[in-house]
Amino acid sequence: MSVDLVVCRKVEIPYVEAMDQVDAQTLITAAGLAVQIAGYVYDCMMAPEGHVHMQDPRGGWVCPTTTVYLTISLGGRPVPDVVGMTQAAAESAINNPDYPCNGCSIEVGAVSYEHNNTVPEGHVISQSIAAGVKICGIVEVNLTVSLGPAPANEPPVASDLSLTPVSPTTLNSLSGSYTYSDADGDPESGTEIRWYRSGSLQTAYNDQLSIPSSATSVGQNWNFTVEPKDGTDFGTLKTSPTVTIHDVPSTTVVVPNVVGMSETEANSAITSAGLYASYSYEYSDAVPGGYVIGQNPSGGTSVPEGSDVDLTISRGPQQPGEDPPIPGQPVAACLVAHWKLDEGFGNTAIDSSGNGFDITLHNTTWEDGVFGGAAHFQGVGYGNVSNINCNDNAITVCAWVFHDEFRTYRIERYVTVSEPSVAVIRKEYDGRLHFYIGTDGNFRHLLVDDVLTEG
Ligand SMILES: [Ca+2]
Repeated sequence: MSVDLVVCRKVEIPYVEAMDQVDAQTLITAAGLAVQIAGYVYDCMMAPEGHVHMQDPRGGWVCPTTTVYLTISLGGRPVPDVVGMTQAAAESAINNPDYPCNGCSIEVGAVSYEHNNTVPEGHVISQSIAAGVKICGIVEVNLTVSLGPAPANEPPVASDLSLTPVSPTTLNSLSGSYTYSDADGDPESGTEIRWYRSGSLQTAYNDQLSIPSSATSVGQNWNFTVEPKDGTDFGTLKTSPTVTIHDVPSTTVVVPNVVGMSETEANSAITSAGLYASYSYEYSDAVPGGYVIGQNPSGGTSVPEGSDVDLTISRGPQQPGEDPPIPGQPVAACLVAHWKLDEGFGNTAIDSSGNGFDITLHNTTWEDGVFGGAAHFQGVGYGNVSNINCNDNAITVCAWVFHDEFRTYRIERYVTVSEPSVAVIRKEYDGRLHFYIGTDGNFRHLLVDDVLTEG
């Protein structure tokens, strides 16, 4: 049997928590005790970086050979570098439970998606807080994840070019129309329209869809070309039928009185009389929207066959908030445009803001809406209007949409508001509804918070 008998003069362990690491080690050593670093911990509450987070033992009287173990604070936890990781790997790296932190938490914030030609689909393109930044408190790191390379652009197609009247006289303005379509749903932007008079380019009418009667004379041949553009590529140039300007016939007809008729009835009556109708729109408290307020020439007048009859159509009563802009005041300070799509007939969607940004609708049909009519765009319809200034710093887009079916990454409904500026609503790969505003050839976009569900 052997017995070890240890006799020592005990010393008191100094309390060094929150003290600078070097000062703590010096103090413990000076007390005649041994010191070892037991580890490191992220700590935003107990001790600053490089200071003692915890000591063991924390006090008492011990023999000088005793070791005091120190855990040292690393300060806040650094944000991990997740660029290039898959989204799942990035999320687990950010939420990593292997790196507990006293008083700090790094979480995954919003995840957005965009096309990228170099970062593979599903991998992180960028993170909102740089790797290595030390975090105290709770912060969210937003991630941008690649959708892979942008799909190759399909050029748009112009079709159904028409020029009316087909047999005009010098009394008629010429009116061109065409249908724009794009296989991958890009809105029309940058289309070039060119008019030719007997084969000679008439640059004064570039990108317009009508020629005033004052510009034509007997014997001229007129046509126009459309080179459609989707903001990126031009499609094939198409040429309209050609019309020949005839002399005013000696036969005269009597203009029918169409005041009070609907736009459709009035057009039918005027066409039946061998005349052509043209339209303008204004507010009226007395005449319901869509009905004729006035005409020129008036009913009963004898005019050459084939003359134009100018019709003024009611927009209905002006609603509160539809005040026309004050001359000299910027339009952007108030409502810019409001398309109710309530008309239920024709191909003009009236801008009830009073600013006159009426839309010509293409490939749409009318249905009953919640209030009045509703335009059915059917995945291919669109409208356009020029001259809205979209260079302001803030734009709010609000739309009431009932969707039949959302197809992945396809424009569902859109309105061109001013070339090259466009507003687009579409469902993106992330399942969210996006509102795009294009200005100066660049897209900006907003998105709804919730993923859409069908049905
Ligand atoms: Ca396209």
